[in-house]
Amino acid sequence: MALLPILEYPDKRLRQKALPVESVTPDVQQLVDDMAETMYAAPGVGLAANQVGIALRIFVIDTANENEPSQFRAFINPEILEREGELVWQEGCLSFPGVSENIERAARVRVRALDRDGNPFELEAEELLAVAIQHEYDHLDGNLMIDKLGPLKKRLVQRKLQKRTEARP
Ligand code: GNR
Ligand code: NI
Repeated sequence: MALLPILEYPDKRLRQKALPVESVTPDVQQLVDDMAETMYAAPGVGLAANQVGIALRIFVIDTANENEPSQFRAFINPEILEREGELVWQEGCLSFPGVSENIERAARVRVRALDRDGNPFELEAEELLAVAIQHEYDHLDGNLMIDKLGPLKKRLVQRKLQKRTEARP
């Protein structure tokens, strides 16, 4: 297991579109395990492979609270089959430290993906799980939560992160 460094905006690799995984090899499983460790250490609710500089269509999510049993899931080559309704959720992103904004998403999604063993599964999600699935899915296409903000808020967040980056050698 290994902790992977998480890229922060405005790192250009966050804008790269990730490519499908050809087959779920031991290397891919190792990456999933390292992403899980990195997500829990952050701590975060989810993590997409682009956030650790790997342009593959993989994300991991665990929406369980601290005192609840794990609900860990790996999503490899995910497809969102259906989106229904609307909801607004206050979102954060590990690539935007200190940023938390209300974002509009679909209220329910139906998703299909391969799990860590390479087996296909389908899942219907709502609330935080639905939000996280859409947030992570966006990462795979190089889309970021700030793209869903109005132009004024977007620029404010961009400036804040730009300053942070400049302040760090
Ligand atoms: O840790 C995270 N929390 C979170 C909260 C609300 C909506 C989405 C998220 S995902 C985020 C981790 C992250 O940046 N994943 O890409
Ligand atoms: Ni994120």
